[in-house]
Formats: sequence, C-alpha cells, structure tokens
Amino acid sequence: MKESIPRQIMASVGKLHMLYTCPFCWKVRSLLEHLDIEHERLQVNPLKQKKTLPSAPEWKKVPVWVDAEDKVYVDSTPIMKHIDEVHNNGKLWNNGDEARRDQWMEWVDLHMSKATIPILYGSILSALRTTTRVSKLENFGFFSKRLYAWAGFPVMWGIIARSRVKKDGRTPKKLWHDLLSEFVGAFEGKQFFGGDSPDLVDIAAFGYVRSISPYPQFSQIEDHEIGMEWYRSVEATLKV
Ligand SMILES: N[C@@H](CCC(=O)N[C@@H](CS)C(=O)NCC(=O)O)C(=O)O
Repeated sequence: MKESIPRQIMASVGKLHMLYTCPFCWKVRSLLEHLDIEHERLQVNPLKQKKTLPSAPEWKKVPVWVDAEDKVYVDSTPIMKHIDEVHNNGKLWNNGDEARRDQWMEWVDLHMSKATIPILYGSILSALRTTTRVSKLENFGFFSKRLYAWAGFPVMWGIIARSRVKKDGRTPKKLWHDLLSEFVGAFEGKQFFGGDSPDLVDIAAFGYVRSISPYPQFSQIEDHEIGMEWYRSVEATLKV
C-alpha cells in the first residue's frame, strides 16, 4: 500500500533554513506568508549552522532557501526577489519607479538591519532579557542553551551593541522612531511604500520591524503611531 503524504508536505514549494530570531529570516517568512506559499521551515542550531546549512561552506548565514528541485538560494533580499519572480510573476518587485524602489530597498537593508541590535541589546538589562528569550526560542542543545543565556549577553551588549548605540548618539527608541518617520515619509501620501498595497520594499521593512515583535522592547516601537498603522496594515495581508 502506498504511504500517504501529508498535504502540507505535498504542496510545499521549498524549505526555509532559518533562525527564529534572525531579522533577515523574518523578511523571507513575511513574504512567504504574504503570498500564502506553502513551505517547510527548518530551524537550524545556531552553533552548528556553519556546518549544517545546505549552502555551507561557501555561505554560512541564514536564511537559506531550497526550492522543490533542491536548488539553493542565499541572502534575504535576492531570495525575496527570486520567490516573488517564480511564484508571483515578479509583481511585488516590478512595481513602478525602479530608481525609487532600488534606493529604498538599499536604505531599508542598510539602516533597519543595523537598528535591531541596539534596541534588543543596547542596555545591560535589555541584553539580558533578549539573550534569555533567544535561548528559549532557538534550537540550541541542552547545554548550549544555558551557556548562551548567560554568556551571550555580555558579548552582545558589551562588545557589539554598546559601541553601536554610542556611535549613533540616539537612544534605540529614537533611532527606530526616526527610521519609521523617514520610511513612512517616502510613501507619497499613500498607505504603503508600494502605493495602495504593500510591495517588496514594504515587506522587507516589515520583516525587520517584525523581528523585534517577540521581545518586550517592541513596545518602544509601538509608540510610533503612523509607523504602527503601516505595520498593522501589512500584518493584515499575511496568511498565517
Ligand atoms: N545579508 C544576509 C545577512 C544574513 C545574516 O547575517 N544572518 C545572520 C543571522 S541574523 C547569520 O547567519 N550570521 C552567521 C554568520 O555571520 O556567520 C541576508 O540578508 O540574508
């Protein structure tokens, strides 16, 4: 007798190798949910990803997308463009003014990606809260989970986040509010960057903001009224 295959696996068009807490993975996840694409999510062990990713040893970062033909795609923005092209006729990327689109996608990838570390790890207390939460959310082994929860935060706060906050000069909250105001200011009076519906730039920016949503620090972003209006409107388009 033939083995029955669960519908979910039959319909899956690809596999997303990811970390739950990685902002770049949230970009791709958000696109997959916006387009309602059936896929499998494989949460990698952060301490083993350099060896276990299908793109290793050439590319050791997540996200990695593997399509139904086992072709491997890396780097979040190129992955998003590829998925949009193959499964949506490129409609989210080829949406009007190319120069404006390219300029803002670059802006989102440059500025929003850098702002996630300061808000999550910028003070000793938030760093401790974040690493404790990350240790629970990620697929660590039994010992490495505990080790990361305690040894991770001095590294993230002391070495990476503190110097970033100092260099920028603004509080992480002010930094995020400025970024959201600047981004929403580029909407030309429309509801989304993409006009009346979100495009790929909206989804990328949304993914970065969404990556902060599992943490208590998200409330600092929720104070930005217009930014949140946009965020909730993009969220409403997801099929989760
Ligand atoms: N430009 C890459 C950056 C990906 C990235 O830095 N991912 C982090 C996790 S949030 C990672 O895997 N870091 C491991 C490493 O750098 O070795 C993208 O957009 O996908």
